[in-house]
Amino acid sequence: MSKTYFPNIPTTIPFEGKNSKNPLAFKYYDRDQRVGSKTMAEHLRFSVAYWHTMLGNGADRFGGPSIERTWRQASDPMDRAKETLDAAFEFFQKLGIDYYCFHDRDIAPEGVTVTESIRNLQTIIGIAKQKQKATGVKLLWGTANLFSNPIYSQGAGTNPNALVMAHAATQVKNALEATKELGGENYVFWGGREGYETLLSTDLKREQEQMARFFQMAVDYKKKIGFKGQFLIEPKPAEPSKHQYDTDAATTLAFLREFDLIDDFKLNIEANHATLAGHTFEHELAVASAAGKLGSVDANRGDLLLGWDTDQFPTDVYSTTLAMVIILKQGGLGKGGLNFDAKVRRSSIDPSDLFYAHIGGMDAFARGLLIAHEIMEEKVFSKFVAERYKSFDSGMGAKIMSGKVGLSDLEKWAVKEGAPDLASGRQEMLENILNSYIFR
Ligand code: XUL
Ligand code: CO
Repeated sequence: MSKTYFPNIPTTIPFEGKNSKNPLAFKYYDRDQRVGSKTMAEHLRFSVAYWHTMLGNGADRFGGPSIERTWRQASDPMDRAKETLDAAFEFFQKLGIDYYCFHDRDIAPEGVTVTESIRNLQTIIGIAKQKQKATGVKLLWGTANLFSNPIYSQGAGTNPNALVMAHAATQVKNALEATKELGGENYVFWGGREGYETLLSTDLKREQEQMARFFQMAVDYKKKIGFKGQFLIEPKPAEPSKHQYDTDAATTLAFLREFDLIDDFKLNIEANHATLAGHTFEHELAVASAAGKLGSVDANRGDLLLGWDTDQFPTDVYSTTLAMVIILKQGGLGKGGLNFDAKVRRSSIDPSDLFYAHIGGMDAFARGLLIAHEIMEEKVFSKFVAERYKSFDSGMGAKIMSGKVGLSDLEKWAVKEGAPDLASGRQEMLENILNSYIFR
């Protein structure tokens, strides 16, 4: 590499173990360490979010950019995109991360015309393909930015103007082709503007039907071009729209079932979106997983004191442990991964902060994986849970579940047996047990 964008960072971030004091070393993430049947890298499938890490400039609602990157200085947008790609691959390699994710508009600049935008994307994808080949870094997922351009202010697929939908469709078509070209393992739909601001102007039923058509056209095109990746929808309740249609996992699953799209999609669950929806991260993971639809994860965290999408890097080992228990229980994420949809704070202005942020997130999940693996191996909670439901395994409970009895049979049984013996829920004991694994 001729030019370096991270001159103060060694060629690789080493694993030094939990006693290391080196801030530029992993304490828990040892990529080749086996945990059960897979290595840590295979379990965790970490990914860098291109938009935050390469383009994030610290701007917030109260102030403009606070962060200047050496790779964002060129005056020509295509030169800037190429330098950003160079910097990105240097970052991926030094960090030792296997995957990245992008939106069409963050990897390549929008042109003046639709045709120019498409050409820009194709040019950059061509270079990205070479870089992937040279480094072995892979694409976890691609997506289209259907929320930044002002034409999407009243929705993309749900816009009342059919021509706006056509522009969104053009972006999805090209982003899908780009994702296929790069061997992307998934393609994500996040409906940033697919929602409404006021019901006074909104035909909610119609917008949902439009949304379903939009997804169906994407499914058809996926089949047409032979893209083998997994389609994912990323739920979020609000922001930027006041009310987004893919509010949470349960709502999104119901939508997919209603419109007969359920077989073609899984979900990409984001921690901060879960908390914005009034759920915990693990609740959303559990709902998706219970439906066999947990496809991938946007790994970040919010701030309990702030009611918006702060997209911070994950550091909470309780949260990563509970997440990894659910992921291990379903046998892993398959084609999905843990994408750090997270940004450094406005005041974290050095390129090295990007490394600290990712190292912290990767260590938090690696530690969570190790703890979750022990919990699973020792069947700590699964034994308790199995015991808790055992009345449904045999006798009348089994008959209820196999549909052999009805309300009258249950009445007879209840009258005959009288009051049930109740067992303690033991929540505090279970919380202590979880702590004993986390404290080890
Ligand atoms: C927005 C968000 C998006 C999606 C991809 O909150 O999470 O970055 O992950 O469009
Ligand atoms: Co996200």
